[in-house]
Amino acid sequence: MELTADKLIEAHYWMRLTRALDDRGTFLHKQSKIVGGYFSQIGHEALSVAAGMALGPEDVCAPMHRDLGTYLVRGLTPRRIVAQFLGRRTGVSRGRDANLHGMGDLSLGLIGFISHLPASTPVIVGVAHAFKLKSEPRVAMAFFGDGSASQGVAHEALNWASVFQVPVVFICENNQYAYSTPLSRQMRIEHIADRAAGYGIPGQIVDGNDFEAVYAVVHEAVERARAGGGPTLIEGKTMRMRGHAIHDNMAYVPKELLQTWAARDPIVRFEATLRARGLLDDVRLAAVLERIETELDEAQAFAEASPYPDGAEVREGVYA
Ligand SMILES: Cc1ncc(C[n+]2csc(CCOP(=O)(O)OP(=O)(O)O)c2C)c(N)n1
Repeated sequence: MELTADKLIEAHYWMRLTRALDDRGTFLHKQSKIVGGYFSQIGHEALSVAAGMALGPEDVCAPMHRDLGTYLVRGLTPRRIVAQFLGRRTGVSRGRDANLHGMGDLSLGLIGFISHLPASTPVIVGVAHAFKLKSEPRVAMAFFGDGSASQGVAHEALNWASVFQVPVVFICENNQYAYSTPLSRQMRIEHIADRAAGYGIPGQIVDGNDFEAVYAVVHEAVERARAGGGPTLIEGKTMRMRGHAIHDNMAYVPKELLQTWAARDPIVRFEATLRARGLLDDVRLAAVLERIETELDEAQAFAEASPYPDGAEVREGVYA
């Protein structure tokens, strides 16, 4: 489906906001305001934003640690996310974590990220199965990485989804590395999407750094699932442009490989497209960036003024 000019301009805002928020997190970590790890998603903006935009308001998804764009598109505000990073009571997990782990909000159709990878995948298949049993025209979306694809639960989730033809879209973000493990030590096939044939479901490979290509493929899969056509496995080829987490200088990644992917930067490419279509120029870009910086300054001020959680609250919302 072709996106309107307004939707393309909106997508550009989300992608720029995602990167700026990610940069803000890195900065806050360097200032020792974020305690513990910090996961950068730079390079994943087209995948996470396009996948999020392809969903409808009643749909449900389970983003992971490099899907900041999806959380934003679904409606988690920068205020709540920065407060989450800073471990404040106003954060998404109400200060129980200073990271993306556990970051979810069912009212926005966001399943909290489960640290054990990819445990959210069978959960989202269960969500999709519930939609099917209730005959609700809703779709569920799972995200998982190339490393996560090697885990047993990924297979179980894909197989169950296929056998029961539940309305789910699997987005495999193939960013070439899982920690320091390259693809070649993870699998003996070139494309993860080739596994779809083994489940009897459609498998599609897409350039994960091309916003419009991702949107087209994901939108088609979402609407097929909604129409009763069952699951799709989409593999978005991309690159993790930073270390696994902030402590990791990724010395194991060849410099030439990084340079190759830097030349395919999803935002730079999308902006070139928008400029060619007359939808972006220097003045408009400066205005977008200024709006985003103001929003992030305000979000940071809100988060820094927020209290840490009270110890007495620690058992609230915890089920045993
Ligand atoms: C079951 C499990 N084993 C190990 C880990 C530790 N771990 C966290 S992220 C990660 C790498 C995951 O790689 P991938 O799925 O490709 O996602 P990426 O981080 O590259 O985006 C690992 C091993 C985990 N979270 N869960």
